[in-house]
Amino acid sequence: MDDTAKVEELLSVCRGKASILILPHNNPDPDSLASSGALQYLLEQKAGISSTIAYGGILGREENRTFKKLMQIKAVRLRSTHFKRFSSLALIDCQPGSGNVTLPPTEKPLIVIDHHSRKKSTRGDFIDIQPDCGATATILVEYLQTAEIGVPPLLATALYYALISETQHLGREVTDREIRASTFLFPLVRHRLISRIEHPVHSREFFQQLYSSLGRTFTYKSFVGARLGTIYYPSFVAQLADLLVSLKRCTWCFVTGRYRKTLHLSLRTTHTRARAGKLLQKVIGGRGSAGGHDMIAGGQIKLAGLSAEDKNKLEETLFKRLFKELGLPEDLKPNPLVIENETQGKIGPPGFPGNQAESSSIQGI
Ligand SMILES: [Mn+2]
Repeated sequence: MDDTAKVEELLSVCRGKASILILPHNNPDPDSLASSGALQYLLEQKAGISSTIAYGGILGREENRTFKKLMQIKAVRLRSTHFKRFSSLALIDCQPGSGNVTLPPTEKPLIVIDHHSRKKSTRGDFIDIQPDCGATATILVEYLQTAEIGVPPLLATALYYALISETQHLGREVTDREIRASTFLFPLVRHRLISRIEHPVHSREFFQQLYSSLGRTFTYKSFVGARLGTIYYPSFVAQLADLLVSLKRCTWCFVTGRYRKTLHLSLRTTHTRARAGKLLQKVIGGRGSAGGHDMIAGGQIKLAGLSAEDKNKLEETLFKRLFKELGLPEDLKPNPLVIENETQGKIGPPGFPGNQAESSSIQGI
């Protein structure tokens, strides 16, 4: 189907609907939020249909909170009453069975637009799933171009940020289509806002989380792993995994963390054709859900009803299964990433903050 026919079909399945509920995935990232905003704009401009964007979970990462605020994306927290008020649903950057979207099992969406691999159970009146695409935002930019409607500067900025954040500035999991979409948006983008999103103000809590997380990180040859225990927002596992995979000589990185009653998992690799998404699905098995691409993958497992011991066992099993898949010994001897030293917890000797004691044990400094 060519692009014009596709956009026509999208609009035709929406005609006659009073309003539509747009669902980005839970704990939404810029790709799912900007794509939701683009669909909202397209439906309003071309079909006169109003819609509401609602997300489950929370916006934790400061970049994403700043993004939502500066881009003025009107997304509200999802409530169960939304499903009573709206009979038509659009799932964006996720699918009914993908495990990262809150959807009553009886609901069949009207629209599904995603760039993760297609779930067998995915149903809908209009389905556009393109796993070869680097971002859902790319698909939406192409719709807007096809529909020949002007893109307002804030929406262009949001979509552009979605493209660069999803692909690490057009470097990871990127195709020619992301390059073309970002080139189209570039002259419309308000670049100062992009800079503000990329350099957000962080809370003290964030640094505490980072500090304790690095203390829980281990390495074995080119593998880096971390079991973070309780985290203060779910997407922190992905954020930390992106940081840790940048460790020199690291080729694989796996991070787990618990938020409320869910275990969140994030897998990263430097291998460009590793099918990390499939690997994580295999490691999780029937315990939960996972999705991803070649170099990045994420997943969730429900922890409700498990004892503290069961939760620990589960995480141990996941790590061991991953080690096996990667050809590492299951009982490998991990090395800590960072080494504690005797100045730990102290600012230094009396005097100016940061003064080091003569007997500092930090080697080589
Ligand atoms: Mn995405």
